[in-house]
Amino acid sequence: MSLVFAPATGLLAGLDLLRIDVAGAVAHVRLNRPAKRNALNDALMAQLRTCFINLPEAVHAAVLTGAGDHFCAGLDLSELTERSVSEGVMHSRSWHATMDAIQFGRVPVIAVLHGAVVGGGPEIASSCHIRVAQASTFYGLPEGQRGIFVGGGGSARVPRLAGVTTMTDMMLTGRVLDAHEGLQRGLSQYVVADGAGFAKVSQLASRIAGNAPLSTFAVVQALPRIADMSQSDGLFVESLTAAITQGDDAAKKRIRAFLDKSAAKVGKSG
Ligand code: 1HE
Repeated sequence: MSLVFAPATGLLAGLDLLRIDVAGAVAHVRLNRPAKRNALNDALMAQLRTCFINLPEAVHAAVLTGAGDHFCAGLDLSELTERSVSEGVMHSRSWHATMDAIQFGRVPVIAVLHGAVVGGGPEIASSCHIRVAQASTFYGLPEGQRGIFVGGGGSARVPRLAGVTTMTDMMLTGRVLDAHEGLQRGLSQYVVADGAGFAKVSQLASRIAGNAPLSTFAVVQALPRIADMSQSDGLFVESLTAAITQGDDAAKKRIRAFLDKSAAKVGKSG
């Protein structure tokens, strides 16, 4: 199904470092500083947070991409010059707030990657729920080279995808992974040809937008939290989440539809 996007209106239209378009239940959010390879300055990070906490009610899934030849060149290094220790802590916390708005927002977010996914790039990408890498994608964590450390949630999120050892290697040695190595190590779930990412992700976003909202909400909100819990705590939260979603009218309707043979079977489109 091809989506017809139109520019967002209202508050979202005023976010000048992003380009936001909406097609029915799917929003397309683009980092839009191509001349600076979508380097993340304070204003861009604040706009990204504003965007994800103000997505229109009708939106049920979002796609995040970068304008130009690269997804994101990470922290805007020109803003890093004279920051004090306390300013550094607050800056990192402000990035955490933006990444949390993406990961724990109202809708699932799919990143489409290409070119550089560097520094803050993997931090943003790992806040998204699904990552589709196009063939040109390369991943780097050059914080070691720059004399700094990740500050946008990367130390918590990237190892959950690719493991502590891969992240350690990338940060210590400057190792860069290409799209296929990233796939093997869990940094993306899909690799597609250059130019094919948006079609792939539109298809995924449309499928997600067709799910029962409470079920999608449970996947986005409960799964990462359960993964952080002890097994016993996780199983308890799983039981509550299962009971809540099963009790929803949407679940009952969908299960009745399967039983009366009007719903699609697994692996076959409806
Ligand atoms: C930038 C940035 C940036 C580009 N901050 N200005 N991130 C990095 O260490 C990555 C640094 N960037 C690069 O290695 C390269 O720019 C790329 C591999 C991403 C792309 O190369 P290329 O040849 O396509 O572009 P370019 O010519 O290097 O850059 C174009 C312009 O963007 C140029 O500015 P101009 O005024 O000379 O045109 C660059 O200076 C500018 N630019 N990247 C500022 N990052 C919360 S902790 C997070 C920690 C991190 O993210 S550390 C990783 C930082």
